[in-house]
Parts: sequence; C-alpha cells; structure tokens
Amino acid sequence: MASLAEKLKSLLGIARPFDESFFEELTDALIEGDIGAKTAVELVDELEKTCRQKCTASREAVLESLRDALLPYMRSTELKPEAGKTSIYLVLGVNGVGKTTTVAKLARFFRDGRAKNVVIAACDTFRAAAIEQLAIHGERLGIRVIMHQHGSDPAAVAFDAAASVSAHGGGLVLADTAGRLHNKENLIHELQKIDRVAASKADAGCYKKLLVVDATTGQNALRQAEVFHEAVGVDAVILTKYDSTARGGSAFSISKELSIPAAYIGFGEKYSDIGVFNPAQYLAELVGSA
Ligand SMILES: Nc1nc2c(ncn2[C@@H]2O[C@H](COP(=O)(O)OP(=O)(O)OP(=O)(O)O)[C@@H](O)[C@H]2O)c(=O)[nH]1
Ligand SMILES: [Mg+2]
Repeated sequence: MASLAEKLKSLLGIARPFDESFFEELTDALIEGDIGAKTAVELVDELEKTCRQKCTASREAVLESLRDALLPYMRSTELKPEAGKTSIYLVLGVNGVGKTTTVAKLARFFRDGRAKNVVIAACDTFRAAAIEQLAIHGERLGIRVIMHQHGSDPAAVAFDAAASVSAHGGGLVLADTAGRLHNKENLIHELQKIDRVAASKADAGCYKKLLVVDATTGQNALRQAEVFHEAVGVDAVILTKYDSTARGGSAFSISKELSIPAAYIGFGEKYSDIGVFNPAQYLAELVGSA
C-alpha cells in the first residue's frame, strides 16, 4: 500500500484545479493514512478556506498548510531520569512490536550519559526465550539484567530491580513486559499487578508507562493504545520499525485522539537505531514534499 506521502505526491502531481473533487480525494488520502475521519474532514475544510483566500495556492503551499494544521495535535515528550531517584520505565505493547529490542536500545541510550545505574528488568517471564534474549542484550551492552525463572511473577522481578536500584542510591529500571493483547483479561490483571508494584517502588513522578507501537500498523495501533491506556494508563508512545516504507500516521492519531505524546522513535535493529521523537520531522515525512 502506498504511504500517505506517496498518495499526496501523486494527488498533487497532476495538473488540476484545487476544486471540490481534489479536496474530497485529499480527505480520503488522509483517512487512509490513519489521520482519522473526523480530523481529516476538519483539516481539509480549513485548508479549502485557506486555498480559496489565496487563490494562487501552490502544491507546496497545500502541503505546508497541511503540516502546519497537523502540528498542534502532535504531542511529544522527552524522559529525563532524575539523579538520586528511582525511576521505572515500564515498556508495554502487543506481540512482536519491538519491546525487548527497544528496552535494550533505551538502556544503552540512558546509560551513555543520561542516567546513572541503569538496569533492565526481565518482566516477560511468559515467553520461554524472552529472559535469555534480554540476558544476551545485557551482556553485549554491559548492562545488568534482573531476572527470575521462566513462569515466575513479573511483578516480583520489577520489585527486585527497583529495590536493587534504590539500594544503590537511585537509578533507572527499564522493564520489559510480555505482549498479550489477544487475552485482554489476563493482560489487564498481570499488568495492573506490575503497575501497582512499580508505582509503589518508584519515586514520585519517576514512573512512566511507555507503549511500543509498530509504525507499520494502521488504525489498529490506536485501538492498541486505547486498550493499554484503559488498563494501566500510558504516558508516552515509542514508535518502532520506522525504517520500513510502510509506516503510517498512527503516532499522530494516538496523540490527537488520546492525547498521548510520542517520546522515541526506533528505526532499525542496531542498538543505536533510536532517537528522540521530533514532531515537525515526523509530520514532514508523513506528509512529504511536492
Ligand atoms: N527494522 C526494524 N526492526 C525492528 C525494530 N525494532 C524491533 N525490530 C525487530 O522486530 C522483531 C521483534 O522485536 P522484539 O524486540 O523481540 O519484539 P517484542 O515486542 O519484544 O516481541 P514479543 O516479546 O514476542 O512480544 C525483531 O526481529 C527485531 O529485530 C526497528 O526499529 N526496525
Ligand atoms: Mg519481547
């Protein structure tokens, strides 16, 4: 499927007047690009007015107006662990979105000058190979991994990791969790238990729940965010697999519909393939240029 930027490029590439049918097609392209039907209609209405006022609107001007109209809705945040405090970042998401990889990337990111005493908590005790996968990352990165046996209580792993960090004068716990959206009841129960423990062990304001979303997932990503937000509350989104050409506007729709900001963006399989989320750059890439 063509990306939103590709669709806009071909829509704007044809020499045609900016008439009603143009704006209808633009609305359709935005809806298919995960912008959401209500938002798409509102934005295009505004855009239509602007284009009418400045009768000479160019293609680039249309794209620029679109980016400007989207920007106020695209929230972002950056996480900064406070020195001397116990911070816990709980990484959540459905199966295979990149949680474990992101935990390893973030551990390296924070360890390299942004936080003292970074440890990984292997709270996915459900999938057989998950603990081993993190142990390998920990070894490669030289970062301590707190782990229990396969099948043990994930909340107890979070508890131990936080206790260890606190005992060393504070630090950051990055907790990986199992992805199990298909079994909502189980997910809610397990997550809520980890959530209670983490909330009680972290210092005030230092506990964050980070939802990992695969950038190639369309409207389903919004649904995932709704489920996790309802279950435990989500503080920020991390977008993964942004190196794929099939990426869409899910971070935008999550921000617009649920007011959850995006914090980081993963764009590859290497540890260094992660960066702080930049709303203007994200929207420029989402919408493309003429
Ligand atoms: N191209 C690309 N691949 C990624 C990225 N992040 C993760 N992956 C790959 O996605 C696959 C799944 O990653 P994991 O980190 O194991 O995903 P997970 O969410 O922990 O999976 P489960 O624990 O099974 O739910 C792996 O092959 C990763 O290398 C990314 O930003 N870009
Ligand atoms: Mg995993």
